[in-house]
Amino acid sequence: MGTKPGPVQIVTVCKEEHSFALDTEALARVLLAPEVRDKNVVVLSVAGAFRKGKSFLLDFMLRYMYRKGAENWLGEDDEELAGFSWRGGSEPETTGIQLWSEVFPIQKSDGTEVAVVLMDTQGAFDNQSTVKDCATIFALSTMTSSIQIYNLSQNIQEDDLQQLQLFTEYGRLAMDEIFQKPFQSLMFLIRDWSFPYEYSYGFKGGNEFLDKRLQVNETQHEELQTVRDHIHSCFSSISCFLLPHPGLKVATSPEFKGQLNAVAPEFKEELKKLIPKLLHPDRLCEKEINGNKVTCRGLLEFFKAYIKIYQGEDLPQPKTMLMATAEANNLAAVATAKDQYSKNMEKVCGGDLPYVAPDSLEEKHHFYFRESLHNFSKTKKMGGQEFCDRYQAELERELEEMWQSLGKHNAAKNLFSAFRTPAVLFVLVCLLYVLSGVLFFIGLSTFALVCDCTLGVVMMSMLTWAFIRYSGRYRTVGGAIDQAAGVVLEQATVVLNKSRGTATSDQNKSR
Ligand SMILES: Nc1nc2c(ncn2[C@@H]2O[C@H](COP(=O)(O)OP(=O)(O)OP(=O)(O)O)[C@@H](O)[C@H]2O)c(=O)[nH]1
Ligand SMILES: [Mg+2]
Repeated sequence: MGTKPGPVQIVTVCKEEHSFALDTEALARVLLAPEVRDKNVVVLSVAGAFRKGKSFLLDFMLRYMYRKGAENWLGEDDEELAGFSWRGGSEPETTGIQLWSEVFPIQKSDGTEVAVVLMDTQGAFDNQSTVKDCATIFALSTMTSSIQIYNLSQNIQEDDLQQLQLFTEYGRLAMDEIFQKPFQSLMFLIRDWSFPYEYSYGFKGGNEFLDKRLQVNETQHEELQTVRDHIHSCFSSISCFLLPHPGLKVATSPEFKGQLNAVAPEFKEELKKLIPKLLHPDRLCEKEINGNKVTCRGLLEFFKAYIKIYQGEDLPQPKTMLMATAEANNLAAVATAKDQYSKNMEKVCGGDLPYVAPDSLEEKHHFYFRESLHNFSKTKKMGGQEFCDRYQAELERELEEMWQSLGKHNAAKNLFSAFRTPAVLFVLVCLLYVLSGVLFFIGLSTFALVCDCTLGVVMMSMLTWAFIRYSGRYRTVGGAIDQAAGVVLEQATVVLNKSRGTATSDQNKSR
């Protein structure tokens, strides 16, 4: 290859559209290098909030990988730290997901060879990313890595666990088959640990501390228990490392370029314990998907499949806690208001109750409709007026729909309307019968015949209608007959009204 190793951007984020793209070619260049492509892959990823020293830590891992044999692999006192791009300041640095261009082949003590990939990720909760962006990055890196380092600052707070739960659930959702433990190794890395007198630095103190934090007991609130159960159910192994503060120069000096002479000695001591242990050949767990070990070549395919899921529209939108709560509040208020309207109307025109005059029913509808809306607006809800207005509009639409169906149900109870079609058809038969007789009597036998034929058709329609009502089949034909009868009735009413109108005007004239 000959090119200088460096970070490779494999997942890019479009900040405006909040969308993700996988650079398949770049990923293929990393994973399909001839010396590693068919080896089982170990992916070590570091994820967590932005500006917490993730890339900085990865660069020490790179030093270890390159200088493993050397006594002072951690580096010279005045050497600048390079590798994944890191820097001081308050603005986010790493974007999307990056891999180190060089995959490290490593031999385990049993002779098997694995390929180690180092992954750096965009810091979560910066001011430009939505919850969905952060969840996607975290989920993607957890799904594709075998060791996920959850980088936290100072302590494990309850909201850190809640975020982890949300993000891992988002990852689990995208996986086809859900196994009991969808992800592999999770390591909580607590930076700037300030209480070594309670729990000592390193894995030992870390694991004791973690046990205490993730303990589930019956006196805990259900909410706290669920978070812990979820985390335990997602990862096959969970550990924790407590790392001391690296010193004020590292944290605050703009001139600091990673020189070890500015780093606190205890930080260096703990790095010397953490990194060799983390990257010890026998502790590196190979990436497994569906219980099968994955090669570098295989990982490329999984990346392609997973990114597609996050680019699609199938997954639900993860929301901020406020949005989710506000939505739940409003939905609950809508449900109560609907229920109230439905119960009230049920008392007026429910299933077994008799037919109600449409005018009086409409009056009741208006009354209960207003009452239901009033109760909705009276209920305390989160999310602000504009947000609630959207739900109120939705409630109005649903109540309107309910009213339409109640109206129809009531109309169906009207005996006359149930027998309207046969009544119209029957009257038509009678009229045609008389008309045909009269026409025949005055010698217009051809017209009488036409009348007879029409009469036959009307009688057939009547029989068909009766059969359809009885059998419940061919309902479209039944609908057409009903409609035709409706038209006849309408026309007849119009004619009757007109003739009544002319009769009254004639009477008026004669007066
Ligand atoms: N307090 C503290 N600062 C650290 C630690 N490690 C590194 N830093 C400093 O934190 C700053 C950010 O380091 P980065 O490695 O760029 O942080 P990051 O988490 O990768 O940041 P993003 O890429 O923006 O998410 C730098 O100024 C580092 O010197 C640590 O353990 N504690
Ligand atoms: Mg970074």
